[in-house]
Amino acid sequence: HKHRAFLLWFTGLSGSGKSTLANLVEVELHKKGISTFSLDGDNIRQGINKHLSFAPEDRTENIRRIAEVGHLMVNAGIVTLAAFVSPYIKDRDAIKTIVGDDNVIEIYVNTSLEECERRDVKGLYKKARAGEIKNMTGISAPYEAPINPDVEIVTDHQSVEQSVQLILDFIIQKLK
Ligand code: GGZ
Repeated sequence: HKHRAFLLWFTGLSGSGKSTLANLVEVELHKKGISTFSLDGDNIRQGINKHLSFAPEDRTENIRRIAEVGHLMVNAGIVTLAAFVSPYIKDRDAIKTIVGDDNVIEIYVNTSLEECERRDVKGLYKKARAGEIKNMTGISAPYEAPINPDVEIVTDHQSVEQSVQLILDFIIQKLK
């Protein structure tokens, strides 16, 4: 049956758990028969945005293009999930302008820098501390936390299961 489409936008530090949560939410949406599409660093930064850096203006362009793609997907009736650091408030505001305020659900994956750095899955924080990479969010580039996100996941206090449920509850209520 038909349902309305929207863009689920996950923002947070590298290693905060954005992709993990987005993937789990996507599985649950599939179980409900909802067709989805995921946009993430792996299919965007290695594809259409492969020549963009992590300098502020390139991040802005990265997010703008993803929002435009998200807009197309949402117009095609597909629930779209996007997991990007998206550290600037003005860039996240622009997403809402492009896609439509009412079609965007902003999810702040609030994991402390300490925890992200402890995980350091890709070794990026270590390299940033050593000065081997520049513009690392949280170390040598800012992360502007959302002031009024639709959903905030404080991963230090919520389990993955609880977090997924919180997001699903918000979506279900929004679908009504
Ligand atoms: C932040 C970086 C950087 C720098 C490489 N700063 O944990 P990851 O690896 O998989 O997620 C991060 C990803 C961030 O790309 P986004 O397109 O989401 O960023 S933005 O929205 O700000 O444009 C991280 C990796 O790329 N990465 N260098 N300097 N993250």
